[in-house]
Amino acid sequence: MLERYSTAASTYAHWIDYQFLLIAVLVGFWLIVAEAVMFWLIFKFRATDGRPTQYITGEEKHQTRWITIPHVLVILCDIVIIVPAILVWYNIKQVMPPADATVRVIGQQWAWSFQMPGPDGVLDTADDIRTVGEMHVVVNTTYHFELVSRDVVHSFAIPAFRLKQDALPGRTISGWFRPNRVGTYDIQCTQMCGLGHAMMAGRIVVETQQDHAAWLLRNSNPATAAQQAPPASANEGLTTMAEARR
Ligand SMILES: [Cu+2]
Repeated sequence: MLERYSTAASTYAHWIDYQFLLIAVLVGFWLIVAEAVMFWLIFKFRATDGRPTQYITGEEKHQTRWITIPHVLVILCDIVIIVPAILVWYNIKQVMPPADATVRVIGQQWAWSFQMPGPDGVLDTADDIRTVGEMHVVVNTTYHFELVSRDVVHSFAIPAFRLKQDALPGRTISGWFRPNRVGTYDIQCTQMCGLGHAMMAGRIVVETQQDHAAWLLRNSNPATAAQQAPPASANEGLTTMAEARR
């Protein structure tokens, strides 16, 4: 249902959408009930000539029921929300399905850069492809990503995948996604990371195996790739933005 308003392009996007829908429906129901009861009470017990104000302590049983019954019902609704929320969290953030490929995502003030495996399909080898602001992946392929930050806290977000993960300096954070729809989607930084935060946009191109092979061919340079030594670690292997744009 939410797909009508925001494209869903990963296998777990609909899990997040259902969770949001569940919360919206349950919270929305109680919002309407609470507002309706409040306005009903306001009109029913409005000031009337000759009717004295009642002094209600709220201690009698028929009065406390107004609190306890909705209270129990709201707690039941909380359980209905929390149980699937934990399952969704577990399946997206705690479990990593086997990867078909691994990519590295680097956040820095103020751009995303990417290190993707070259034709050999293996990361941290001489034929890796490095880009700034644009990532290329194959549809229906499970990717692990290694997320690092060069400076401050950033947050790597692909709204169409319903993916969001903070990038912390000094740490490599792993995650996964499996795009299931060909297209070009926004990449954002969703953590205020300095003056240029708003410029920190990128895009991810989800393409077929054939299109990806053609892209690899266009962007691979066997002559220079052969000269590059494999980087020893994530941070040492990073190119500068200027290098990557060449
Ligand atoms: Cu940022």
